[in-house]
Amino acid sequence: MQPFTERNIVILTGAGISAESGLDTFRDPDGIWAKYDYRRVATPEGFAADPDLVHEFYNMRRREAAKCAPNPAHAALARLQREWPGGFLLVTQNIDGLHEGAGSTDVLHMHGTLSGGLCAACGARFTGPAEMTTASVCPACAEAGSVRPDVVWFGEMPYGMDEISDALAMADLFVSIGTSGTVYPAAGFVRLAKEAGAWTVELNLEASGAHFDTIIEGRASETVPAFVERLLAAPDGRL
Ligand code: BV8
Repeated sequence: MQPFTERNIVILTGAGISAESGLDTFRDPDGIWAKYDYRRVATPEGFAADPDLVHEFYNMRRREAAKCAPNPAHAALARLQREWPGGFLLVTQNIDGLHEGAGSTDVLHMHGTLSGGLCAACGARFTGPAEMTTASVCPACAEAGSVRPDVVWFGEMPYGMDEISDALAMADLFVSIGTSGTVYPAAGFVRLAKEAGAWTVELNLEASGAHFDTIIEGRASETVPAFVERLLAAPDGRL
């Protein structure tokens, strides 16, 4: 994270920023939760009940993600990180690697990553196999059968919450991109940013309904590059 000195920006992205790269969102009509019961594939209870089903769900997500490339929205955020003179933190709810693929660095994956593995026995986090199974072995403790996707499921504490809270408390600008604002604690970030006096902006296909100072509707691959262009030309960050 770049030092938060002045004109600090915090950005939160969700599945909508990856939609035009070809990845399904969660709550659009043909989304992931229309095809899978989140209780069976995105909760610790679901994993305990049927680990093979959950491994196959995430193996399928890895195969899908491997076919996708970053889109202009991901590239625009990487440009903003490079060229913005103030503090900058990119938080994503997404577990794909498209932000990194576009050149973003120090991305805070608050819901974990598809590429990550986590050992339930020793707690090690590591780069996991593309096809993870109940036979996968932990590289740290060599336990077999205790490896799971390093993904934050419902009921689990998201990663980086202290860093995110600190950044929101110092934010001058909070930008939410491609998220329905359904899942907490991410959905509460806009209120924390407002309480810190930040200007809040939503870029989404349609307004999510949460209160933002500026709402820009449209497809991320069009709205995000244009927004970054305006922001870099408007040094005070007010829009
Ligand atoms: C926790 C796994 C507690 C990874 C996911 C109040 C406070 C705290 C918690 C809760 C609370 N109330 C309820 C809860 C519990 C729960 C929750 O929020 N439930 C909701 C459903 C009510 N939250 C939790 O369980 C969280 N954990 O709170 O732990 C705790 C406390 C102490 C100690 C221990 C624990 C954990 C939440 C994380 C769950 N994991 N997924 C994976 O498989 O991917 S959630 C899942 O939803 C994904 O991570 C996803 O990122 C996330 C959010 O979805 P979005 O990204 O917003 O996607 P969505 O489809 O919804 O929206 C896409 C948007 O894009 C749409 O608006 C669409 O219009 C737009 N769009 C589409 N195309 C485009 C576009 N925009 C622009 N351009 C386009 N082309």
